[in-house]
Amino acid sequence: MILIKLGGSVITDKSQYKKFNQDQASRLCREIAESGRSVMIVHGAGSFGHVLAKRYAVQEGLTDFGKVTPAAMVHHDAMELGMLLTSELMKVGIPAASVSPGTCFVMDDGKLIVNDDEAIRRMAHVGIMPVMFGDVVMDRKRGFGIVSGDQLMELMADMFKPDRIVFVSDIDGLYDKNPKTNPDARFIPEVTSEIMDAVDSREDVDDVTGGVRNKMESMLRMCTPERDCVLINGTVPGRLLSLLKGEDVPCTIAKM
Ligand code: IP8
Repeated sequence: MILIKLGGSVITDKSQYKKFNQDQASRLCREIAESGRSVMIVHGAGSFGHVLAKRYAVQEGLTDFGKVTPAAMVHHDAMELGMLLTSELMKVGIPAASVSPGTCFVMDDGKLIVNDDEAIRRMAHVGIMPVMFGDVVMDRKRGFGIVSGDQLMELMADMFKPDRIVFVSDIDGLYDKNPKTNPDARFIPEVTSEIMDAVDSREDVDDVTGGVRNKMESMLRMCTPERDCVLINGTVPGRLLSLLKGEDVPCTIAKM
């Protein structure tokens, strides 16, 4: 099984509040279906999550009661994106159910607590793909917080032991600087913990969950001697399909 994260940057337009990129999302779902591979999907929140979360600092928790409504709105919007994506999966013949982490898990001081995963396991067992996403989750100490799609990838990797892990983003892979603002940015085809230390960690994206560096660190945590994690550009038509078919494509591979 291959575990795939469809990043918010590919299924939404991150510059516009709640703008679903339906063409791209539907193409990526078609590529997944056409590959014939057994997959599980997690997705990011893109402009359905980060715009309001950043404006109201929802990730900092319940620091004042003015944040209650924004937290509810971010959760609502993330659920809406979940439904939009599972609709696209259904259209290509993949039975999928959007599962909101905020309504089945809690956090304890920022750490995700999973007391009951039976529904998710049973869905997978009968052939319904449980699709989780970055969401607002209640926190025992902080009131609430945000769980990122990357944290959920780690949870799914623990639960379902995929053979390969793929992060689908809007860049070809990791660069030593942000390639969108630095034309001299150098591409890094293979990353290890040592290489990560040399990467410029400053982010200029509207991302409350930390951007590319956090993603790479979470990818490195998911690597095992038998399993690597790959970051690819899903805005290039056919690239995800080629990767799923086992072909060589431009990407960054995280290795232990
Ligand atoms: O897009 C963030 O998840 P991510 C979730 O995977 C929210 O970083 C609600 C902002």
